[in-house]
Amino acid sequence: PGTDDAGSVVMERRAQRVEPPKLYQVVMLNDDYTPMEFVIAVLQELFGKDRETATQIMLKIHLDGRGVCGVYPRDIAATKVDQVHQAAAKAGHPLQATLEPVE
Ligand code: TYC
Repeated sequence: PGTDDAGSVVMERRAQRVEPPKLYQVVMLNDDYTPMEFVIAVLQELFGKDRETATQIMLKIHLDGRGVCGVYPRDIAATKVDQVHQAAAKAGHPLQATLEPVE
């Protein structure tokens, strides 16, 4: 804020550059115990994948050890990770997921 010649307060016309939100990958990890069908169901219900895509992602995780389930702003990604852990705990499976910032 400043003061003009007439003494009234004026706001400088400064461009307000708003950074786009940083994005985070939800990465799901393989384990030896969680049933494949459970992982497919999680990918469909929590990450909005169709059954075909969910199956491909599950198999990729199974073979590579990890896979990306989706990319979201931080709060949403953190909520997804929580939801995975809650669903897994409720079903008695050790399924784990983590957040990673997108490069
Ligand atoms: N490896 C598990 C099995 O053979 C399947 C699995 C896939 C588990 C992906 C976790 O994130 C995972 N039953």
